[in-house]
Amino acid sequence: MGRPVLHIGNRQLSSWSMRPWLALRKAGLAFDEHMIPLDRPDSRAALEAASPGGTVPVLESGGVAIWDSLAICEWAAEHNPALWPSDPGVRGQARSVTAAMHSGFSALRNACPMDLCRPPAPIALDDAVRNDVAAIQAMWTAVKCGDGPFLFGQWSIADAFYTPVAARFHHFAIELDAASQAYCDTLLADEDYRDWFDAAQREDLLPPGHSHA
Ligand SMILES: N[C@@H](CCC(=O)N[C@@H](CS)C(=O)NCC(=O)O)C(=O)O
Repeated sequence: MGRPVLHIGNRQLSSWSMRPWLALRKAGLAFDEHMIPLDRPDSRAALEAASPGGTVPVLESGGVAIWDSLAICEWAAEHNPALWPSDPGVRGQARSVTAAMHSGFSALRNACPMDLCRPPAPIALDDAVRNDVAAIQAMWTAVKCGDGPFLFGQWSIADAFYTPVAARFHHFAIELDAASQAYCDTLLADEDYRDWFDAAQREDLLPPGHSHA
């Protein structure tokens, strides 16, 4: 059986792709990567060909396709359970905050799309976005625990889901409380994230006319 293949979108833009890529890296699982550039005339056909859901990320392994970021992270955790906290209660909390990101915070996501090449600069934030930013910080404060700088001490899938959030906060110069800023700094200094970020700077995939949001 060949190595799993993770199909991803542009590193610069695809926050959903970053999450399982980080999880596979942290799990120490060998995988090949295939990029489907987004926002191009041929992107839709390439996405439909690779992914039953028509989206990236999608993981092909053992003859099946898994096409959702959280599902791929769970697949990685089945191979390496250390991707979730070992304590069942803490693990439940980690899954809760992960699910909150997977299904929520749409005001922040819409107003501040991830763009790793955007020079950091603030924009006017409406109340809905401010509420999301406040809710995320309150949630982090409520759950932060363990020995180590990540949300649950050691790196977990929850951190994979909040690394793109930290990138949005950074690139839109959103002010945070001190503990939240320290957590974001940890995520953005992580060596696997730096590999992703550096590769994003070398990409030249955007269609003509794209402007940094
Ligand atoms: N819920 C999905 C969302 C995936 C998603 O929306 N991916 C975007 C790229 S970041 C996509 O493929 N969009 C299709 C398009 O741009 O046409 C997941 O968690 O994987």
